[in-house]
Amino acid sequence: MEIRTAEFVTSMADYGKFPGRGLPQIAVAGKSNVGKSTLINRLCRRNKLARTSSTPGKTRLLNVFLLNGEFHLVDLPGYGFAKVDKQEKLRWGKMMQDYFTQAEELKHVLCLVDIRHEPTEDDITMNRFLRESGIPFSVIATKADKISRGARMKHLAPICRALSVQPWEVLCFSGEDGTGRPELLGLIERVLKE
Ligand SMILES: Nc1nc2c(ncn2[C@@H]2O[C@H](COP(=O)(O)OP(=O)(O)O)[C@@H](O)[C@H]2O)c(=O)[nH]1
Ligand SMILES: [Mg+2]
Repeated sequence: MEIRTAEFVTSMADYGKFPGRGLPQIAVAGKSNVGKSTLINRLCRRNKLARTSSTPGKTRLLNVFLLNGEFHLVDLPGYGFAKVDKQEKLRWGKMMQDYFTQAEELKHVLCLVDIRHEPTEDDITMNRFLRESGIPFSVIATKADKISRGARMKHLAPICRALSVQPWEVLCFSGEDGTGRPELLGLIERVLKE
C-alpha cells in the first residue's frame, strides 16, 4: 500500500464529539518527544502535516488525520513530560480513558519508544493498559538513525524485556532517513484488512 492522500481533520479534547465516526482508526501513542508527529509526517511524506516540536509536551489534544480517504490516524497526546503539573496529568488521563473507551473504530495502537532508551514507567503503564483492554498494538522503536544497525539488538533487549515483546515484533523506524517506512505501511495494510 502507499499513502496517496493525507489531510488534517481535527484537533479535539473530547472524542465523544468526533464527527468522523465509522472509519477504522490507528492511534499513535508514546511519550512527548518520542517522534509521533515525525512518524506521521514521514509516513504521509508531508513535512508539516503533524506539527513537530523540539519543545516536548506541546500536543495536548487528539489530532486526527484522514489517510487515503480510508482510515484515520490519531496522534495521541504525549505522556511523561516531567514539567506538567498534576492537574494536567489528570486531564491527560481522563482524555485518554475517554478515547480508549469510546473509540470503537480503533483497530491498532502504534506504541512508540525511543530506541536509545529503556521504556519508562509510563510506557509500561500504557503497555499494561493495552494488554488488559485487549487492544492490539505494535511497538515501534523510533529514531533508529541515531544508532548503528549493528547496535539495534543490544538496544532492543531492554525494550523487549520491559514491554514483553519479542525483538522481531518491534519495528525500527526513523523519521530522519525513512528506515522502517515500508514495514510500517505493510503493518497498516494488514491491520486494515483484519
Ligand atoms: N534523528 C531523529 N530525530 C527524530 C526522529 N523522530 C523525531 N525526531 C526529533 O525529535 C523531536 C520530537 O519529535 P516529534 O515528532 O515532535 O515528537 P512527538 O512529541 O512524539 O510528536 C523533534 O526534534 C524531531 O525532529 C527520528 O526518527 N530521528
Ligand atoms: Mg507531536
